[in-house]
Amino acid sequence: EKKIGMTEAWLRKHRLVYIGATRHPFILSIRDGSINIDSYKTWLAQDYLFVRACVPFLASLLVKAWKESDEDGDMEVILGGVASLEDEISWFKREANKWGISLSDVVPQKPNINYCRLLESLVSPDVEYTVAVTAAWALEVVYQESFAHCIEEGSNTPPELKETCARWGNEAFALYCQSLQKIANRRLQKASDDELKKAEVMLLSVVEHEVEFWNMARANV
Ligand code: HMH
Repeated sequence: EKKIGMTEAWLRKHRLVYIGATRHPFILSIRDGSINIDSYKTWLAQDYLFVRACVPFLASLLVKAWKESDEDGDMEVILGGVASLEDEISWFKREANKWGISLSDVVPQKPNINYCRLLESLVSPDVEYTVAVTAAWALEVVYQESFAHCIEEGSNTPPELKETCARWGNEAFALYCQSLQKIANRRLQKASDDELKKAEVMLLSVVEHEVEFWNMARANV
């Protein structure tokens, strides 16, 4: 008998909220090909700023793993995530160029500012490794599940957006998400009730910020 982890239990409990993020109208419009390309461009420009804000967050998670983790392997997983951000930032620059977007002129919008503020709050040493790694897993898995849906059988994603979807929808990224999930589950298994509560609230907060982020892209068409 295989017992399910805490993260799986939480996704079941909060299934509708999670589906609200991973099957958001923005994602469904990519998948069915009806997307307004201006909303894609808004998402791209805003996400570039968000990914830049992920660098100090993931770097701080690396510090927490180094200080607090009971397992050597955690650092390698997180280090891989930090390392992939360099390539990701280069990709955003190329993609923005392709669509005629000047990234130096992008002004962060309110939902993005709020989400980046949440990331920055997680950098604090007062935030436990368990809570921060739950947040990291949640924010990656929403993108993974969302974009994988756009390249599944039967999808009608415009050819010029397939590469974007594959960035987060690919198998290697899914494995990275699974590695983060395993770390989160292991930590949550040993966590105090107080830490468990904080991590669950954090998961919900991340998913809600993801929904607001997709909403922002759709509102600006
Ligand atoms: C808003 N959430 C947002 N942007 C991203 N690039 C990811 C998650 C995944 O890295």
